[in-house]
Amino acid sequence: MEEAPVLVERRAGYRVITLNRPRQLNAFNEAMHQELKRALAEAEEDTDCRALLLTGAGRAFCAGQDLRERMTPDGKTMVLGDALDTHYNPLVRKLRALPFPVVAAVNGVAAGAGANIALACDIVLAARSATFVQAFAKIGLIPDCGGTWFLPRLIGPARARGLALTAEPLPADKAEAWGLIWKTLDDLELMAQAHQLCVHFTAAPTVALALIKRALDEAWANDLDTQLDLERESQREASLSPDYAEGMRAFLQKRSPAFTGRRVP
Ligand code: T3D
Repeated sequence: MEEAPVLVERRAGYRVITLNRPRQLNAFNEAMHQELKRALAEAEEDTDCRALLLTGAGRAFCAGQDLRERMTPDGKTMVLGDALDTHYNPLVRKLRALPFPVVAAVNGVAAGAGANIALACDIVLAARSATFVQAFAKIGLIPDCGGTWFLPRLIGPARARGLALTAEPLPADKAEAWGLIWKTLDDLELMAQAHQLCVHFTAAPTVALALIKRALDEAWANDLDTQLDLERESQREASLSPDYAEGMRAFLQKRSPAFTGRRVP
């Protein structure tokens, strides 16, 4: 029997989702799409979940779409627009919209959709041995999963074009130096540090963090006036949260805040 394509571990206040098809470098097949969708929906519904860690089993983070599923038995290719509508686009939207931080621990190669799913996470940590590959042009496709949107915004148009047009692998150290990811860590430290970050988020003001995620996303499209209005509305919402009241009390009482992350006041 084939192993579960996605493993979910519940920790105190956060969940770990592991893409689990190591022999295929965690490439997405239909079952993995379904299971990941379910795991993300369950995490979102769990009001005790205040962070999510996404990683891969074995030597890779994710090699993107399982290309073997994209050939018909008689060797023909498929038209792909629907696959993005059905799976990848909702996945990227969900990762961006989850009401808590999503940390990607990129433990090895992240290629194709795998690279851009990592970039869709809020904080990307990578093992020093990891690489990011916009592999699409090698097989006659274009970067999807938001790649054409994330890359120029994160690293500028020249580097975005270089990576997308050549499909050259980008080592993790360089990805950090270019501002594509948050941090590169020694391989043996990656998972411990990723867990530590999630534990940090389990004690954070989750409502405010969700509002920060949204405001930073919208800033990419807004002019300053629109963004100032958005900040006003988001600040209003943040100030209604119990964690804001707790943060203020704790500051004045010179103690550490005990944030609950309660989503609805
Ligand atoms: O279709 C749609 O729904 C549209 C959306 C598309 C999104 C996409 O992600 S398109 C891009 C798909 N991904 C790729 O093109 C990457 C393909 N893989 C590679 O280029 C290389 O495998 C890597 C650079 C990721 C790693 O290279 P390396 O040398 O470390 O490993 P390897 O030997 O190439 O791969 C190891 C095994 O994993 C191998 O299987 P085998 O021969 O041992 O049985 C290889 O076939 C398998 N594998 C790797 N990537 C995929 C894969 N199997 C299926 N699909 C893959 N994407």
